[in-house]
Amino acid sequence: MQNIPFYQEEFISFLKQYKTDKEPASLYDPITYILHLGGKRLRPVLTLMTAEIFNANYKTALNAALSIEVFHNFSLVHDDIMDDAPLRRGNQTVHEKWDVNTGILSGDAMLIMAYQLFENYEPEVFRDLARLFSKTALEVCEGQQYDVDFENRDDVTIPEYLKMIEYKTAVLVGAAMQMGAIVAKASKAEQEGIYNFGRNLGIAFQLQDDYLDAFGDPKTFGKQVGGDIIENKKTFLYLKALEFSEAEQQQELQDLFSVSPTDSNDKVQSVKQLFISSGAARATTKEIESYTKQAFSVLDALDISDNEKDLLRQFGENLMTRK
Ligand code: DMA
Ligand code: MG
Ligand code: MG
Ligand code: MG
Repeated sequence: MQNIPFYQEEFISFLKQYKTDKEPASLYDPITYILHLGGKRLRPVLTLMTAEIFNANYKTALNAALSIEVFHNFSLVHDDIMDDAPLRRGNQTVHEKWDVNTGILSGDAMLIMAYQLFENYEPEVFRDLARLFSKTALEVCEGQQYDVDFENRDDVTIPEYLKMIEYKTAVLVGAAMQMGAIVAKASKAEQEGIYNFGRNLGIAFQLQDDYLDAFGDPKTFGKQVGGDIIENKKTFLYLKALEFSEAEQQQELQDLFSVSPTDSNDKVQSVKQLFISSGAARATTKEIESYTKQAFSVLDALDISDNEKDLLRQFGENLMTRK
């Protein structure tokens, strides 16, 4: 088994074969967008790693790895429109740089391209990849729909929130891992096991994404810190702050979250204060740790070698200590 930077480098050199000289993040050109704007490349690395874990040469999974990254970027370009986000990876978002129509169309083009990348796989592999993709795409759309619906609801529950992040984020992390297993022709049971690990890690990952959205360092975050607060997102932080607060603070928080989105620094500061003073920030950190542990216990139960488990665990730990 190789180490994680190896997979990252191999993925980037594969990307460079597609290189075009268009300007960064040019329209309808996902490869240039991904090459220039970077990101963590978490999902493709997972696909390459799992392909090797299930005894395939990682190179056979490069198209699948690129496909999941392009798919992910489709969801980000659309997500930034839905969230009215000005920044992504330290750059202007697509709809901000051009316009919303362009963001929709270039996201759509990415989704089509993601499917195109399967075309050279043999028929059974193609079919399984396409099925997993379609299922995942529909689930991501459903999760994203809950996310925006929740902005206008004040009775969202923790189980609803967890379901929402499972659909919008965690299923794609699980799918990235299962894709490597599909390319390696692993058994259905093996595919399911590795998918489950990814899905659990994905829940921890989105909880952390929500935490960092409020408490991340603006210098390294690459997105607008406080964006979720501005958009009235019903995150774990918000739901726990309501649960832990006395009536007066509850009212204060609900009032702050009843205004239509404005770019108010005051609002962000007041809400962050309430997240901390109510104990919600601490509870969120605990919840992240508990989902990370749960993911690792799924990993421990898998029928793969200890070396391979260590590599996946190391990957999970790196991911979950990001700032
Ligand atoms: C992420 O939700 C979900 C998808 C499907 C992109 P988010 O809006 O919290 O993501 P980000 O923080 O990257 O904008
Ligand atoms: Mg977003
Ligand atoms: Mg979003
Ligand atoms: Mg976020």
